[in-house]
Amino acid sequence: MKCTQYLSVLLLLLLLPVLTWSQQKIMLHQNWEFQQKGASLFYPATVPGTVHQDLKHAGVIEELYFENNEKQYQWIEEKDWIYQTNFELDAASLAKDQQDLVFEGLDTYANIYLNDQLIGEANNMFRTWRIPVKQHLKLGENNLRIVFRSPLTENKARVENAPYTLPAGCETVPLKVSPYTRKAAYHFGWDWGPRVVSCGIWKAVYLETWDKARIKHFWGNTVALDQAKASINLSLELEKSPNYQGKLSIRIDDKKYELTTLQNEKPQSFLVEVLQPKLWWPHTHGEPNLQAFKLQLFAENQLLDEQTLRMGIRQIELIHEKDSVGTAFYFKVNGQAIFMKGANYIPQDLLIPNVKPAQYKRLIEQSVAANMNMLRVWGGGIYEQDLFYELCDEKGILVWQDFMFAGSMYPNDTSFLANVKAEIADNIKRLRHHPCIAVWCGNNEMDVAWHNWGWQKQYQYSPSDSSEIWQNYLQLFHTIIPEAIKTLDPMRAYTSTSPLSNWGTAENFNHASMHYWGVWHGREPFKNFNTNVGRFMVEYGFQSFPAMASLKKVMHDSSLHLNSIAMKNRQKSYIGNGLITKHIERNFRPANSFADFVELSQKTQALGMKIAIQAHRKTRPHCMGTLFWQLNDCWPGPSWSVIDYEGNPKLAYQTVKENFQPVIAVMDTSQQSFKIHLISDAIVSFQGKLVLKVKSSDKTVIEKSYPIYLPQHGQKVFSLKRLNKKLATLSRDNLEYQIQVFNQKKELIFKDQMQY
Ligand code: BMA
Repeated sequence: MKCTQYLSVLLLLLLLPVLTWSQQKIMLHQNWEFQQKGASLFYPATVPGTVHQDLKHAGVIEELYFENNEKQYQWIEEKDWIYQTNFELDAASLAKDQQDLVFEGLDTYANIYLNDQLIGEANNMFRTWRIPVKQHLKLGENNLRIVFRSPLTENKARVENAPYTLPAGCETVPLKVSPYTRKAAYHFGWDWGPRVVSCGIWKAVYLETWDKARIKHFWGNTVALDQAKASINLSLELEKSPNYQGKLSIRIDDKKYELTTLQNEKPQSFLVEVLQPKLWWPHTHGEPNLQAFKLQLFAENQLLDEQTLRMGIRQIELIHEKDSVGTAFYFKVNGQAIFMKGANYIPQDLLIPNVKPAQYKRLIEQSVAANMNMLRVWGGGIYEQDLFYELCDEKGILVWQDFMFAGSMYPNDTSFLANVKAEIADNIKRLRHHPCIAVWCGNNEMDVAWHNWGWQKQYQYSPSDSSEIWQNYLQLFHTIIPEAIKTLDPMRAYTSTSPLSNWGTAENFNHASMHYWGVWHGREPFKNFNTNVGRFMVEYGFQSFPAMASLKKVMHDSSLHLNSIAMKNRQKSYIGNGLITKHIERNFRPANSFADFVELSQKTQALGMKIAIQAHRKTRPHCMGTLFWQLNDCWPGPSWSVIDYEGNPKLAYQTVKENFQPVIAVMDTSQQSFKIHLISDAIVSFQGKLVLKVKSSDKTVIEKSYPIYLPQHGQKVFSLKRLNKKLATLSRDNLEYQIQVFNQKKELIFKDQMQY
């Protein structure tokens, strides 16, 4: 047989089981066109996509992020947009018992018409819409049309007739619809990105045809674990066609189970054992091993559907309890307490379908390379795409997953709550099989904001308004969401909000999760990072500018200075560039050009991050986690990110990477005497050498080398009494301290320097 013949036979064999399946997905990503409602012309459209991307391709608008273009394209959010396509259906597909039209994501208010019949109405960007459409389909050509309505016109009356104004994140226009709209909060503007209220079919759309039954969900939990074996609860949820009365059976790997009773929506569980299990670990503590389980669904001997679960055998706990200091807050993976190192993640673009799989891959790889073991998916963005979590599973990055509520208060009418409940269930069901997810978190900063940001006064709430808004909060974050988790994902921890403790007082740093914004919003100096260390730092940070190369792509040369209108507009934080300038001058020197300013802004940010991370790590076990704000950008502008929109690491990326590595040495001059803290997060003991040099006006005055040994997860403080005596004899004005840590192979693994 010739090689090509052999390959085609092989291909046929591979395809055979697929061809015998009953279930079939017909992707509907072709032939789309779009128009502004009321216009005469249709233009070609890309699906998945957004109206902004399509307008750009049609030549109606120019590059959204160039200069101030975002400002002139605000009209797009006020219009309604029509999308349509025609698709062919053959007799075999039509003959199937069930036909579901599935939209994995519609942004946001949309009427869906199939062959001119209204078949569904969407009102939540975060939900999946599955619509049985058998009676509306026909042989041959079918027309699918979606009319997107503006979230502004949709909610105008609600906002205007509401008894009180709801705080609305960083929304930039007077008519604040974001609390009423289940759409990513950052689309309405945030302090690191412009307002871009787009719409469109932002995720996959397909027709799923099936007979008899299909697999809806398949997931697993490690219920017991020791070295010899893991007990795993595999659960599945099926959907049965009302027209099928026969028997169903499943096969999990090679074991067959008859399904006697089957109720839609009711999961069934099967206990399996894995001997000598290979556990899933965050990559900093072992291998992120994944184990596949194959589920096949049969009616008699006919294979109906098949799914493979990539399970991580692991246990994870959030320890959130009173202790001698206050309230502990840390994670244990497979029984081991782990110090979390990582960052807050925001969506990688305002137009999410623009983000290519390669960009997801690069960002997760950059996180791994920077020694991070946890990312927080922040509540003002989106529940991320499947690929994000698949990569985190594979690469061993834990995920702190917020629900999508941020810096606002939300309405509480029946239809809003029903919508939110469905969103929560959809996303828990979609994501619960990922071993990377460590914790569900109710929201970003709502509790601290309500109690500390003066909203009651600012919005002139009466006592009864306040009490109603707070009751609504409690209902959603202390009842509805935790109950959903208890039913749908009971083995995963829930924390109602981040942070649980506000940075206002020293005592608060003894309790649970913390966002420390004294540096930046509180305009405090960097040295305050040293003393403001909570039990688990979920946010802190400092802004810098993206690389000149990234700015040049979106700005005229003539705009490349701090006072140009376009550059001023790029800064979205109310504090502005003045604070960056102040810290540059305080820590370095005045910038002598814009390029110099960009570079110094990055150096300054790097210095701030170093001080903060070192302070957090040396305070272990008081502090058990450090997630800085923020990993990445959604557009090319100044922000707290360490990786810019183009994927270029800023200087702080390297600093973070160095200071997140397992073994570091931290110089401490906070007291009169000089000390060095040695900290190891390594899973094995560490042996090596510490070299300390003290220079005075560039001359080495002290050089010392110390053998070092740290047990697994060990830490040690070198008090250096003799050295301090010698230091006392020197003038401290021009002293520079340098340290280097070498491993047993004599490789340099950490270095740092500081001026006294
Ligand atoms: C945090 C975040 C964001 C914000 C950042 C910087 O609190 O939750 O809301 O972008 O601060 O201000």
